[in-house]
Amino acid sequence: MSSADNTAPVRTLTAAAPVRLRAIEVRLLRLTLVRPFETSFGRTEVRVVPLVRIEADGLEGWGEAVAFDEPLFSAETVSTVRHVIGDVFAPALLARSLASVGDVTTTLSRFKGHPMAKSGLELAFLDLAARSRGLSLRQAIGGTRARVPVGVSLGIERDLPTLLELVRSHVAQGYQRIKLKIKPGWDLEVVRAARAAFPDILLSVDANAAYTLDDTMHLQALDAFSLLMIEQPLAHDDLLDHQALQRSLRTAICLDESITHTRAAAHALALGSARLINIKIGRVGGYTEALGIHDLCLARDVPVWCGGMLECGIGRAHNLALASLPGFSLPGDISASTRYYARDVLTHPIEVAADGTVEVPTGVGLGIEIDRDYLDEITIESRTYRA
Ligand code: OSB
Ligand code: MG
Repeated sequence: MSSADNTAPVRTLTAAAPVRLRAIEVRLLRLTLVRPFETSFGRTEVRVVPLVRIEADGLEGWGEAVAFDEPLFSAETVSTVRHVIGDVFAPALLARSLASVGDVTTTLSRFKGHPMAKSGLELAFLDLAARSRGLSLRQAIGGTRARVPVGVSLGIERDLPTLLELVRSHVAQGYQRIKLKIKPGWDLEVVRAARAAFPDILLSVDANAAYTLDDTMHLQALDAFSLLMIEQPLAHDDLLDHQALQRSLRTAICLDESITHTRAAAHALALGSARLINIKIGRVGGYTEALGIHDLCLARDVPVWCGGMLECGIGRAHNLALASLPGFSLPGDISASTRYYARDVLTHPIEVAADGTVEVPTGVGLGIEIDRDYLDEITIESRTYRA
């Protein structure tokens, strides 16, 4: 990347006029994955997906809160999202005049934690603000790419042949990077076999915090396979052990769980705990922090990529906008809708082209139309909070 690219993009995160929210809806969808997804922390087959919809002066905005049923990736759950938005965040936001995404961030900043719940609201606000100005999400945040490179994250499978067949089919579909979930007992042998079968692909692994520093020698064996990165090998809230591990590995460490806000990213880079960072808007509490981490990494020439949380089309559209920013130089975990769900909540599912890229939506706001009938069909709960 040339240093000429290292300027923060132009952004319009304000609405056309200050907004008084009339209603905040938290809606739970029930979606079944086309294939169960297993990581070192557990297996997911059916997802309850919390959506956030906000309403003001004839405008609306949609966001997704990426929490799961159980606190296995991080502390939040679908229930904590629903509770904290309904009982705390909605009353705080409904009472105020909000000009920009930053006003949502500031209003909620005195409340500790709950980044996924906060993020659901920030996503919805940016969608509404962008719609009020006739901009796409990408235009609003200053994204520069029309298409983004994407990879796929493949879960732990029953056996090696099954996994290798999945790698083959996703490489054939054009995915530019294959990420394998690993855990003790499903790691070296799996990576060795995948690398032997596909010598030239961009390959990475994600441990979701399954190891400790005592496994250093074991993890050093991964250096033999030319991996693009090892994602979050150690504890979910750690920076110091990752610093020690990164010093003893040739392969780049990428942090996911540990990077919960811009300060954590700055600390990780200062310590040398990672050479790459994955940005998930939900994990970091919304656009303000996601853009902050992007800008920090861009200024320091640290590559970032957009992580995924098995989102439905609404979260996926936000991820595409984020990934259009100049710092996102590595393929993101933004796969085709059909890799996750047989039917998505959008009228036009997100597709991956043969060259392994996805088009960033160009319509106003989210940029893709929501399939309201289908959304209603799979809604299992809806609560609306009013001013
Ligand atoms: O760690 O990146 C992760 C899915 C659920 C929880 C955590 C992670 C993941 C993935 C899948 O790797 C990413 C995606 O394709 O949405
Ligand atoms: Mg991860």
